[in-house]
Amino acid sequence: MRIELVQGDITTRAVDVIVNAANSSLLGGGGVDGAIHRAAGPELLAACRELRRTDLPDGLPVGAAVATPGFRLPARWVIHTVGPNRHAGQTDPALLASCFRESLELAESLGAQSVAFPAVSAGVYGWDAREVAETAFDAVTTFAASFEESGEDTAVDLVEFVLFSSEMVDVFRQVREGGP
Ligand code: AR6
Repeated sequence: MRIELVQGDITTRAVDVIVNAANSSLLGGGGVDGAIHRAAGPELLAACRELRRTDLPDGLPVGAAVATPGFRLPARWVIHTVGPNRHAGQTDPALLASCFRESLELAESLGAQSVAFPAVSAGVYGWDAREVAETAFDAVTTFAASFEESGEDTAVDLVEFVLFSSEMVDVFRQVREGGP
């Protein structure tokens, strides 16, 4: 499984899945969530409302993931996950790891080959960029290792971290290289 760092706007990525750093309401917001809803078109909000009406009347729990089509995006699917909000006292890294793990498992179940992640919880939700990067790399490598151990092939063979700023790319690069 390849892991690549990309600087830019996740909504432009022509991958099978882009992951959305959503909130529990699934009804949109700012940051990457707002950008994804704008680029996907109103069909995405309608699909999210339908999820709320049916499977998720109380919203999507922190650390969980759910898929919708990508509608007008180049990506086939959007996987929505809810990162922990540090400002609301959600400081358990296991919750953040769960976002990456559950998104990858769902992407795998969809048969997706390529998945793009933003820096979940590193914006409005107030997590330190380095902690997000460490958690993200750890979750992806643990996911890949679990398949290697079982001798099975993953459907997912490319994971991109698509990061808005060059500073965030630098943080992810330092973590990948094990530097200070
Ligand atoms: N492409 C890639 N990364 C982006 C983009 C983009 N188009 N736009 C922003 N980022 P945030 P969170 C980066 O705040 O911290 C929303 O209102 C951004 O620079 O989007 O998980 C939701 O509805 C940052 O590094 O997500 C929730 O209420 C990273 O994406 C809440 O914010 C994540 O920042 C979720 O907060």
